[in-house]
Amino acid sequence: MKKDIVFALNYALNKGFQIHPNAFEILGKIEIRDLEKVIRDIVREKTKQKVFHINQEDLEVFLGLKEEEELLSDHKILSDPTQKITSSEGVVGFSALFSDRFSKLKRIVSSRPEAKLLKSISSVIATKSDSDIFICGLLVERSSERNVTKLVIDDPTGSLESIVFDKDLQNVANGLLIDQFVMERISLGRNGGFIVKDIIVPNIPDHVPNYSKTETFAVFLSDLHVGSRYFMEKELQEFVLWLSSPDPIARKVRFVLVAGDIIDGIGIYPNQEKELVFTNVNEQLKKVVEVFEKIPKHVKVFIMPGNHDPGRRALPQPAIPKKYSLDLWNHENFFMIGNPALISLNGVKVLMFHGQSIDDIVRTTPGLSFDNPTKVMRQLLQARHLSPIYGGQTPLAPEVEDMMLIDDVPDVFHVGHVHVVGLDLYKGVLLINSGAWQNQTPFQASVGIMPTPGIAVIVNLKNFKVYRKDFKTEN
Ligand code: D5M
Ligand code: FE
Ligand code: ZN
Repeated sequence: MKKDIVFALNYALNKGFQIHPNAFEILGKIEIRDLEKVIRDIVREKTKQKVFHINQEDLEVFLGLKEEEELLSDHKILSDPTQKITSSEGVVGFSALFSDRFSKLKRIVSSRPEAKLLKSISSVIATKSDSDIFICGLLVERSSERNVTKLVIDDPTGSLESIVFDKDLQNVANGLLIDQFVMERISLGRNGGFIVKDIIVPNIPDHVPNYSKTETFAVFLSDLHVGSRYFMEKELQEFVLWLSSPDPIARKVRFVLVAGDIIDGIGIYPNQEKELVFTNVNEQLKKVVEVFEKIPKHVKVFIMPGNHDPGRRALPQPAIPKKYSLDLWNHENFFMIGNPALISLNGVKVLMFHGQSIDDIVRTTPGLSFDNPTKVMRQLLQARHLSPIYGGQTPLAPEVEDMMLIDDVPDVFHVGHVHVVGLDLYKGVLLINSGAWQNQTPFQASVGIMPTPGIAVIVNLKNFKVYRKDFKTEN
């Protein structure tokens, strides 16, 4: 055997690997340049998988000799607010928004048997019937005092205060998001008040997901915060390099989805300048282009804005405007999308949302926290709305149509913003919070946010098998 082959194989043997005889055969037959590097790559990948033998197939895959199935990489942007934003102003605009929210969600619950029994709030108040009644509306107020929980809900005809006595039902009530759509079964109490007997949320039905026909992989990222001192440039560069590597998974990646906070921006929080490497949005975006243009052309990259990116702050957000980065817009394999957006990847429907509303939701809903983002994502699916709370820190635009509503049930729900990787499955929907590529900032430390940055979440769209690839500990 040639000396360089022996030398390369010794590297693997010294690392405790066994080499299958069929691997020797293929090495004898072909001329291999960079054999040493290939063996090192295989050793590194298989060590991570804790598999300590190398066979012919490993060599074929890493050398690119194996005939691979043709991978589909079709995409469709099913819904994107960018072109739909009208931004009507003032109270008239908001009343249109909430009336659209109410009527669309009422339509979503209309297939339930109880829906036939629904009465308007004004008629319920007027008739004071003795039997159980169903009403629906947006939850405008929740308070707890001396073992009772009070809920106030509004429909277009009026406002109704109701009381929850039952302990289990109080837990349900406490899990509701302010301004979300809710149905209640109520009855008239002895003192003339309404007592809540049951609480019904729109929710999603058990879902059978759409899968890709081929083993195409998608990578889920968010919160790069390019321009911040804490942006993990080295790790993100490593990730981009990995996409062109002979790693068997990397070779099957056709989509990269970035769910907002691409750059750190400027003037987003007090004294931010001190934490910036680039104090100019254009320079920050230039850096994004510099890193992302090394992504191979056969990978489609979807870029969504977050609260740190330029453009409108209020939800729904249009795509990062062209004037800030023509370069991003002009790349043939980059797709600039608004927030939220619904896209189809080989038929798999992915709902993407940066996740701004999580701040207000965590603050006003007992039992939710930043370090468990998928629990919040479940509540959003149950409420069939991405950003119910009005009047908190998350600005909502007075659009005529409520584009934050979850109309179509997605196969994958992808959110960012909290900088913590979270994975879960809810009624057949894969929930992904894609973490961050920014180390903990002093601000996050001061409010106790412990990010899990530098992890790429990778999904096989054929079977929803999920991989987490940690670029922080590897390098
Ligand atoms: O948000 C990163 C994380 O920091 C996310 O979990 C929200 C949290 N955050 C952001 N701003 C605030 C304020 N003002 N109070 C409490 N928590 C906050 P990012 O969008 O990347 O800045
Ligand atoms: Fe962020
Ligand atoms: Zn954010």
